[in-house]
Formats: sequence, structure tokens, C-alpha cells
Amino acid sequence: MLTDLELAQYRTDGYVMVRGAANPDQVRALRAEADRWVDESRAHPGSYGETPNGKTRFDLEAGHSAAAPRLRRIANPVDISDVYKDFVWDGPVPDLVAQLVGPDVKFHHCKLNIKMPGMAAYVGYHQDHAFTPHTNDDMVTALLLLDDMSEDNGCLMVVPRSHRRQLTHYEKDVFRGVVAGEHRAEVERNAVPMIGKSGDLCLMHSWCVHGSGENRSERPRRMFIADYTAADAFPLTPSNIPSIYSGHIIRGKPTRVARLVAATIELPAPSAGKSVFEVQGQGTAYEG
Ligand SMILES: O=C(O)CCC(=O)C(=O)O
Repeated sequence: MLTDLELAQYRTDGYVMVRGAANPDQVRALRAEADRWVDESRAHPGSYGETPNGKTRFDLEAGHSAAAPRLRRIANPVDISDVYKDFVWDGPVPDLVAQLVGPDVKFHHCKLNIKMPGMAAYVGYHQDHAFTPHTNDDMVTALLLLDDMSEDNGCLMVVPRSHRRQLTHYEKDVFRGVVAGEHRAEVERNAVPMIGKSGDLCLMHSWCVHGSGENRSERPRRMFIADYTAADAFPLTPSNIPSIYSGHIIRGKPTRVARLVAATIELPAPSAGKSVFEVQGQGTAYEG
């Protein structure tokens, strides 16, 4: 359960760190699957696998090879792994999310982001809601640290109180997937590092500006990210990362009534086949 203090921090700052949310056995099981996927990626010259919208499931960074695998993203591991599915449904997260948007909680999508030593992947500052606009913003991104994280291995960076603003992610009429240049210096100045241990969990509002730098250490940095919404938040655009479980109710009851909050929201451009890393202009290894 979130304490009153944690609830207050989420409301005020747009995020809260929950220490030791997942137990070591859960983290070990999630990491073992990640190790297996990294090993499996050695057999592929480029991004591979398929998601329900025809995107590649396993996203490989440019420079990937069998000897030095650079698997940076697995889209919706819940679709292919009971360990991840059980964690998303029956782990500690849904009850915490229900405290924030509940009692009726719906699954949107999830992904595993991997930055191994030597990889170049970073995540440019952005707001998740700009990628996944909904009828209301009772939406929580839950980010579970699978490794200890600090700035040297590219921990998550968040901008406190940024969830009260909606920033454009377009430049020159192109959806760039990052906050526009005019906001970047301010965002970088105000971002704070989410330093933590494996098993810690960051719960973040979908408008909270966040990003992360490269892994410049000799330690892995793996983070599992799952997006949950209130049951009455309905997507305004098709998901860029659909899961076979998208829209499934995880806690409470489904509804056919959409709750609309007044807002003007810039819609993302469809980014067929592309991961956030590609949308942000980072090099990708292609099969064939
Ligand atoms: O991996 C990270 O540091 C942040 C991930 C993120 O924001 C994303 O993948 O959209």
C-alpha cells in the first residue's frame, strides 16, 4: 500500500519511488527471462519477431552482433512470457496503481528496456501521454528497476511537477517523440535522477516528463515498464505498442462509459514499425 506521504508526492510531483516494491525472487525471475532474450538475439542480425500491429518485438540497436548483442527493447514481454504476465497481473503493482486511479484498472502495454554496457541507447525527454493520448489522464507508467541504478548506468530521470503541462513533441511538423527544442534546456536543468536498487518501482503520471542517458558503466541497466489506466480512460489513437492483452481489466470492473476531461491534446503521428528509439532518431539494426 502507498502511504499518505507517497500518495501526496505522486499528486504534487507527478511521480513517486516505492522502495523494495518487488521481492528479490520476482526480480530474479524477470532478469532470467531478459538474459534468455539477450542470448537468443545473438542468432539474429537485426530486429525481429512480430507484435499484433506488425512491428518488430525485439528491437536491436545498430552495431548488434552475435558476439556483442545490443537488444534494447522487448515490446510487450507479457505476450510471450508467463513470468512477465504474472508480474503485471498478480505482482505488487496493480494494487498500488488502483490507489492512484482505481478501483478499476486496465492494462495498456508494457516493454522491457535494456541498456547493457557499451550500448548507445538513451531515451530523449518526453511525456508518455503524447504517445498514448486518452480521454482522461488517469494513467500510470510503472517502471520497475531490475538492476541497481544511478546516473552512470543511465537511470531514469524525471522532472518534478512537469505533469501539469502538455508540451509539444513536434518540430517542423514532424513528430519527434521528444519534447521540442524550446523546452529542452529547462527540462534538463530540472530533471532529477531516480537512483535506486533492483526491486524499487517508480510510479509516474503519464504527463510527467522523463528520459534517461546512456549506460556509461560496466553494469547492466534493465527496466521493466508497464502502462496502466483507469478503466474509463479510452485511447484517442491506436496504440503504437499493442499487446494481445491491451484493454484487459486487471483490477475491478470494465466499463463502456468513457470519462472525458476537458483538454486540447496534440495527437502523435503514427510511427509504423518504429520503436521509441527509432522515432527519436537512434540507429537500429535491421534483419536482412
Ligand atoms: O528506459 C528508460 O529510461 C525510460 C523509458 C521510456 O520512457 C520509454 O521507453 O518510453
